[in-house]
Formats: sequence, structure tokens, C-alpha cells
Amino acid sequence: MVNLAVQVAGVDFPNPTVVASGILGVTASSASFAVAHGAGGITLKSCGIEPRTGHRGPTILPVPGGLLNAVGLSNPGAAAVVEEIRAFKEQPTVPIIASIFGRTEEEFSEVAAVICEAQPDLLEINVSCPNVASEFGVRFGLDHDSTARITRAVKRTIGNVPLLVKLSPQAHSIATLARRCQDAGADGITAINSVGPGMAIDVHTRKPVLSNRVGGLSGRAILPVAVRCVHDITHAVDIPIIGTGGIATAEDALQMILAGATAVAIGTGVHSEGIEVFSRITRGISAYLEANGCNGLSEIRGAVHDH
Ligand code: RRO
Repeated sequence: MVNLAVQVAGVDFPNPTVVASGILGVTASSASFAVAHGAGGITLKSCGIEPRTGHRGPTILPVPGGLLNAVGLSNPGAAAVVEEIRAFKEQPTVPIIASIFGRTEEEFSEVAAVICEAQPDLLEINVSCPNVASEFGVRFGLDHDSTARITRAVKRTIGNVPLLVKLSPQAHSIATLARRCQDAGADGITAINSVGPGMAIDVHTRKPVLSNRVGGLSGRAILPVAVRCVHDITHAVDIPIIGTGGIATAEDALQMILAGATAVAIGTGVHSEGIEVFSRITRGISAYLEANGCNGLSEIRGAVHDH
């Protein structure tokens, strides 16, 4: 019997499939729903200190190979998320990863402090949202110094809660950036956020379809970019990586693990495959390990680097 349990930054996950940030909101009930369908971990939608409604609709558009989204960081604010984390943790089943954003290093630290009152199992800092440039300026995640500064400040604030940093594929040398995060105190890396931004134009109105005009690309089209990023980061760091971007099948998840990921996060795949995607991927990974005479994921993690 193969064992699919993995450990990310000292936290035990029963299997490597995690709900990606932004896909099932922030409620305890949606998190429990995913767990009931086999998710091995949950990441909540990124939250800030205040509630935000996000961008006007349309915010999500199917495009060839995936989705274009400009949700615009809609969230009910940190205090409400604290209540949801507490509710989920009343019957702890799988680890819960809270995700936060801020406008400044101080704001990141402030949100982190509030959220950690609820003791999430891990905290992810989102420095890579592609959809709020006009409001937040250039993404922190594209600037190595800012990312390192925010990582250091948040780590100082949250103490022993394990810290993940979610990176953008557009950063110049994502591997070097990941190393900077590790040196600044990150306990793990999540890679990647959506790609772009991109644009889709309505040929009848001759206007961009999304109200925000542009949005991040997710889904199957970005899997090879995500796999390459995880591969490059694996070379540069010793901390675990949650690979995300375009995973919809067991074979996609296995590519990520062979590239070096410890766990995989699934976002757009929940839309395209349905909530059964978690158990289906877990079963497929088990079958692959059994067929290859392996007892656990550590036997194949990063195996592409052997060649
Ligand atoms: O809310 C969004 O528009 C959003 C976020 Br915060 C993010 O990190 N990535 C994304 O594709 N959309």
C-alpha cells in the first residue's frame, strides 16, 4: 500500500492535493466540502485588513486552455477570515493555509498578525496578484528586494507559523527570487500565480471583455510554465515547494512532483474537472507509484533532476 502523506514545512498533509488560493473562497463550509471530496489541504482566498468587493463583473472568462480572471482581491477582511479559520479548526481534518496581501510591508505584517490569532497551519503571502496594478502599483513579487523585505517582516511577526511565499512566473529569475525568500525566512514557496495579465476582446463591441480590461491566465495553458518554474526553484532552494498552475490530472500533478514539488495546489482544475479532481488525482498518483514499485512520493520527488 503506497503512502501519499507529505510534510510541508513540518506540517503533515494526508495527501499532496491542496485547494489553491482563490478557488473556493474563505468559508469553513467550502473548505470542509473540498476535504469531504479528498483534498489533502486547503488554501483560502487572499485577504486584506479591510473587506473588498473586488472588480465589477465580468471577472472570470473562459479562454482557450483555461480562464482569464480579474477578481480583484474580493474578500471579507481579516477579522471575518479569522472566524472562518476558527470554525474550520473546530474539527481539524487537513491543514489550512491562510493567504494574505497588503499594500505595504507594514500592512502585510498587520494582516498576518490578525490572521495568526486563528492559528492557521501555514500562512501564505500573496505578492503576485496580477490584477490590481492600478491600485497597488507594480507587484511586489516582481521586485526581489521588496519580496525579501516583506518576507522578513511577516516572518518576524508570525514567529513559528510556517510561512509560504507565492511567486509570480513573471518575476525575473524566479529561482533567484525563491532563494531570496528562503534567506529572508520563508519556510516554503508556492509557485506559480496566474500568468499575464492577458486580454480578451469582444469583436462585436470592440472592447475588452473583462471589466478590468486585463486578467491573469490560469488553467491547462500555463502548466508547462508552472512545471518549469518549480523545476528551476528546486535547484535553488532547500525549502518545500507547493506547485500550482494548470493541474487537472494525475499526470499533471506527477510532472510537478518530478520537477520537485512536495505538494500540488489545484485551482482552475476544480472548475474544469469538478470537485472530484482531488480524489481522482490522488488515486492516479497511487496507481503510478504502485506501477513503478514505489512506496511513497519521496522516491520520485525531483527525479527529473537526476537526468
Ligand atoms: O483576486 C484576484 O484577482 C486574483 C488574485 Br488576489 C491572485 O493572486 N491571482 C489571480 O489570478 N487573481
